[in-house]
Amino acid sequence: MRLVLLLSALLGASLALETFLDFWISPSAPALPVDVRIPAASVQSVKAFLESQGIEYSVLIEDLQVGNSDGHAWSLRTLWKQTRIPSLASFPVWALPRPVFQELDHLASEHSFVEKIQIGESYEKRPLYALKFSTGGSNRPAIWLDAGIHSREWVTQASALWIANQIASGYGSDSSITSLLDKMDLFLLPVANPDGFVYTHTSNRMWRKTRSKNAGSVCYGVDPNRNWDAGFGGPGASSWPCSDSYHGPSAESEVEVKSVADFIRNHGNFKAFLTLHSYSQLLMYPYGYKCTRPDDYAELESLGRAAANAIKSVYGTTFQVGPICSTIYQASGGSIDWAYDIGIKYSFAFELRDTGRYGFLLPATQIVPAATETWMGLRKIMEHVLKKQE
Ligand code: INF
Ligand code: ZN
Repeated sequence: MRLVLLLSALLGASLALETFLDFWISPSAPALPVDVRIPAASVQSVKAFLESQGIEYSVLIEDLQVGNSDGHAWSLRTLWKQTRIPSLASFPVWALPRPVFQELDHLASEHSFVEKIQIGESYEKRPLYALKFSTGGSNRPAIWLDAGIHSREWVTQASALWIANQIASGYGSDSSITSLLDKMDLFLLPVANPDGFVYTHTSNRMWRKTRSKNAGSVCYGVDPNRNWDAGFGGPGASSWPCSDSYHGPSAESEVEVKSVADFIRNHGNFKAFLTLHSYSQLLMYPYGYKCTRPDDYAELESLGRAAANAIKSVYGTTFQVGPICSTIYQASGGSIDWAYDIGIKYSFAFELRDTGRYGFLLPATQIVPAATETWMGLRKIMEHVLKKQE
């Protein structure tokens, strides 16, 4: 039995018991709400502590039940029902993420301009499969999109697959997708952290990091969104291997990060780097490792707002736009900071639905709506990037 409390104030060092408090949205500026998962046995003592400190709190999810209960831990089987992607009606959970990869094969077999490529393999030797959308040319200017770098953010892997379907089926009929793919290539990595993804299905639904062994520690995993060579090891990352924001022993120590960084460097012609996270409904651009504005602040801010408006036009979902540091908190070693600093101007991180009611456990019925609205925002960015190429 788990309880997720929405604490209306910074818990601070006095409760820096990261050992058992799983911060879903970790403490940042005082008076910003944080979401934290509390083990059942500790609920009363945490409530007593908060009340003694005059800290307001509200209970978001009484009973997390991260087992296979309805509405919370939907499996990919539910995903396919919701997204009506036929090819995975039934499969054993333990086989994950193979069913996802079969979907990639399905798309590649159905569309001549879609190819499944392997850009590396994970710590536990699972393939890092990406889809390459290319209608011709060689080494055309390209757009990168990844999802699931934080494995518990299940709406992102699901949305990436749904978006892959949209792009594949839209070429030739959707003018925006057609004009994009006639001039640019698109690479989509739907499961950037396969080891963590499997672990969320088999062992711990709330796992965020990679599954690498940390020397000298009983704790596994590095936060792959702190492991990039951008302000590495700076503020907003932890040096404690048991922390969910542990930056790792060195930049790109995680093979899942190094594989993507090497691919992007070797390709050499990426114009946009887009990454999907959940939750909070934010559309962010650099920087996270420092709180000064990027050189392209004005353009990224106005493009971000245009994308957020496109998202809102679908179901009214509001996304907040801004630089990582002032929009959420300082975080060093993040992927979009690295991309921006190597010259990929259009680098954005999306935080998908919701704002805390369900958090990472978004009900399966919200997969397609979340993917649909996100796609409208991505499209807006991609149209702008294309225009800047012409
Ligand atoms: N995002 C936060 C993180 O701690 C904020 C963030 C997003 C930092 C993008 C840097 C870049 O990584 C999530 N969201 O974890 O799931
Ligand atoms: Zn994340």
